Order: sequence, then structure tokens, then C-alpha cells
Amino acid sequence: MTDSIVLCRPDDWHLHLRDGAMLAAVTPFSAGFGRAIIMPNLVPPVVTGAQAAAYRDRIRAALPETAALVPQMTLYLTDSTDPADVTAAHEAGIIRAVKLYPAGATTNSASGVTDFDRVRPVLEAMAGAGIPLCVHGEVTDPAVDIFDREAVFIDRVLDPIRRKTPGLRVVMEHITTSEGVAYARSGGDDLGATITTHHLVINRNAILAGGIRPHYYCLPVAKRETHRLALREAATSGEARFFLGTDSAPHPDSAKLQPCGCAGCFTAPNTMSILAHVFEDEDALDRLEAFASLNGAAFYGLPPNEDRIRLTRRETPAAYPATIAAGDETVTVFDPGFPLYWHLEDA
Ligand code: OTD
Ligand code: ZN
Ligand code: ZN
Repeated sequence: MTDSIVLCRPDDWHLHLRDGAMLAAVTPFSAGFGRAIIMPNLVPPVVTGAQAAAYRDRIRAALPETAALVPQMTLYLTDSTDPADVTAAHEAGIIRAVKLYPAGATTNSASGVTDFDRVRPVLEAMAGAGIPLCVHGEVTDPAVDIFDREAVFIDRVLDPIRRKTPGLRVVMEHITTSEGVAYARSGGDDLGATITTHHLVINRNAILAGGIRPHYYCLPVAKRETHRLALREAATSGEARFFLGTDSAPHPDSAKLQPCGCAGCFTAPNTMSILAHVFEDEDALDRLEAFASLNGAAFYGLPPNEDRIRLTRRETPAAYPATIAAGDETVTVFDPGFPLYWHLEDA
């Protein structure tokens, strides 16, 4: 049995670091990734290049001195985003991508796009400048069943946007369905898809069977088992279009454990150990590096990180905190439901 593997340092192509006390508490847990695409859904959202630059400074201040992490900033696309501000922020090296949230699709997405024709000039400018659009792919139509919202989004929104905007590079964020996998595969090298750690581990039973478990509730919501298996097949395939975006999304327990609890799983502290377990299960440890360290960088036109990490399988499970403190609050760490024998170490 392989008991030690060395990988190029991984990147996290979809990460929520928040702000204030939460930012200070959670950022060190992502410090071992080389790069991370930082989500802009703060309150208020990061909508201008100047706001992204200021947020990047706050992230840098929250990183330990030894951190590898280089934050890759994004702008939150709204109906009134200025195309010139987007291209200027990109040229100045402040932003790596732009994020599209349909209004109301997930946590803090109230300012998202309500009318896709209004953002057409921004999308055209992005296509021209090669700036990727990261897409939260769920319709918000209350008439659509929540388990169908990703598949319906692909047909109603994503495919039309891509057809109308040739050359636009698109990342389907956190795909959760076999339809998402199939659509990602239908594209050329202008289309990528991130897959989270938790969607490789849980299906919807984790949230609902035998009691309601708010810590497994996230958006897009986990689907039935066939979809989880499709995601595992895609992630472990080694195909260049699929790469890691943890979507680690911390919330205080006081906000999750409510009659109307909020969505998000906090996976930053144990992601690499969980992924090694999943890839070992699928007999695909040799493809973990493609998924976590190579494919995303290539999509974004960046070289792989130069340094390396080691994952070692030991008899004693890797320790990680069940909860962490953030100011006066606690945040619960994602529990995969199995012991984590793969320990993350410096190479
Ligand atoms: N999903 N929670 C959050 C974002 C994501 O859709 C997402 O990217 C969040 O809390 O920001 C969640 O469940
Ligand atoms: Zn999302
Ligand atoms: Zn997210």
C-alpha cells in the first residue's frame, strides 16, 4: 500500500475567508495552499477593484508569516458593474476572475445579477481580456425544486450565456450533479469546473436522514448518491477541466444552528486529508495532484506551485479541531464521518 505521496503544493480555486474576526480565525487554515480564489460575497460585497485591493490587504494581514497562500481576488458581478473597472483591476493585477451569483442564490448574494442582458457589456469585455467568469450555477426561481436548480441553470442560463459570448472563459463552481459533470465535459478548454471536498463525501442523506444536520447543509445542496458518484468519477479522472475548489464557507454555529440556519461547510482545516482518503478509496491517489495542484493552475494560465507537500498515511488518525474559535463565536469543522489517516506534512 502507498503510504506517502508528494504533490506540487495544492491550490484552492474557490474559498470564503470572510472579514473581521472570522477572517482572522479561518485564514491560517488555508495558509498551506499556494493560491486561492477568494470569494467576494462579503457584506457589502466586493464590487470594485479598489475594494478588492483593500480586501487583499486585510487577507495578507491575517496570514501567518510562513504562509504560502497568495490570494487571488474576484469581483462580485452586479447589474451595475463597470466593464472598465473590471478590465483595469485585471490589468493592475488586482483581480483574477469575476464571480456571477444569480441574485438570491446563496449566502450574501442579494446584490447578484437579476438581468443577464444588463451584464452583457461586462461579459464581452471579460471575453476580450481573457478574464474568467466563475459561476454559481443555480436558478433562483422558487418554482424550481432545489435539487433541480443546477441542471435547470445549465439549460436556461449557462448555455445561453456561453453561446452569446464566444471566447468567455467560464468556471462552473462547485458542481454537484451528473448533469454538471456532463456539461463541463461538453465544453472545450474555455470551460472548467470546480468540485468541493464535501460534495465528494456526502449525499443528501447526510443532511436529512436520522435527524437534521445543519453542518452538512450548504449550497448547492448535496444531491442523491448517483450524483456524488459522478463527482467522484470526475474528480479522480485526472481530466484537465476538473479541479479543486473547496468552497470552505465558515459560519458561526450560532448562525447555523437556527430554525432557519445558513448554508456552508467549513472544510479548510482537513481538506487535504479528506481528499487523500477519497482518492485512495477510488484507487486514484496518482491523480490527486492533477485535481488539487495542476489542473486549476493550468486553467487560470498559471504555472504549478514550485514547492511540494507530502501526505503520509499513518496508523493514528490526523488530528483536527472539531470547532475553532472566531471572536466570541465557534465554527464547526466539517466532519467527513470517517477517521483521516492521511497526514499533511511539509515535503
Ligand atoms: N455555498 N455557503 C456559502 C457560499 C457557497 O455557493 C457557495 O459558493 C457562503 O456561506 O458564503 C454555501 O453553502
Ligand atoms: Zn456558490
Ligand atoms: Zn462558495
